[in-house]
Amino acid sequence: MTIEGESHGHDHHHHGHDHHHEHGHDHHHHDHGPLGAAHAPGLSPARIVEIEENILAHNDHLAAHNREDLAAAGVLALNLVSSPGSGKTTLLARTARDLAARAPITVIEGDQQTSLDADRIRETGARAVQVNTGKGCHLDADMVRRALGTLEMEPGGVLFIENVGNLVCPAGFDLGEAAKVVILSVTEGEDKPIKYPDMFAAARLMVLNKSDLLPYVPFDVEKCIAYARQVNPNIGVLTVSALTGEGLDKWYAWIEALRAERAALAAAG
Ligand SMILES: Nc1nc2c(ncn2[C@@H]2O[C@H](COP(=O)(O)OP(=O)(O)OP(=O)(O)O)[C@@H](O)[C@H]2O)c(=O)[nH]1
Ligand SMILES: [Mg+2]
Repeated sequence: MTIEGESHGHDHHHHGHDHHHEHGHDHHHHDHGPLGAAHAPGLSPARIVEIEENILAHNDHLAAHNREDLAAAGVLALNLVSSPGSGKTTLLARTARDLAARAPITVIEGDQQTSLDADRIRETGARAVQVNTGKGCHLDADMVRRALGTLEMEPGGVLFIENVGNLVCPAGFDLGEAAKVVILSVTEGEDKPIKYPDMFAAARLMVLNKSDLLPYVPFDVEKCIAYARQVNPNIGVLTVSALTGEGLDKWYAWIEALRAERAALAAAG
């Protein structure tokens, strides 16, 4: 099935294009709210910051509910974030096949349009629900909440949430996941962690994908890891190829470790 995201009444991502604010006045520091620099005609920068903070507070509240429900269901949820085309769906389809015997796999697919990715996941036999965000550049906790309502999940299962392909917006929105995983393919350049630091700061793991292409592209793996650790000293790193399967054993081991962590938490009450 496909769920359509409601268009946001608050439209915080639509930045006005007339930049008529005066420079150098006292409220200069209000120009950059938690969601980045937003400008809207007729709204003061302070009011915009207030609206953005309300949106995030509302999202965090719903995300906390999702997290509780997922914990109660005994499900490990992972939020996969990346730029478009890094290989999220390829990795998930392969993961769904390879882990099918070990754990029940469910996938929520976020895209602006189409159900192509959910179709690719369903071909593997795993359950998938597509969420279309329309103009929205990220999933939010409410969309995930509604998707969860349509899914039956089994204890010990893994829920993968593929976010909208975008290295900016999804960083600020908690969906209730146990961890964010950022996928970066080696064709994108090793500088991405420092150009889009929020995403790499928010992620627990960076998966460097398309390692099969390393002989053909100038991509400095060590430098990329150093950049990622510069913005997030604790980030884990795995190098894989979702195409050839190289390195995927470590990806599966990482997932198993988090499943064990989830089970231990559940046992501890
Ligand atoms: N060479 C190579 N190609 C890959 C690999 N993983 C994915 N691809 C290719 O990269 C392209 C994009 O892969 P997708 O899995 O659709 O990427 P995505 O991140 O889900 O893309 P969006 O959902 O649009 O953000 C496809 O042509 C894949 O076949 C890999 O490990 N190596
Ligand atoms: Mg995809």
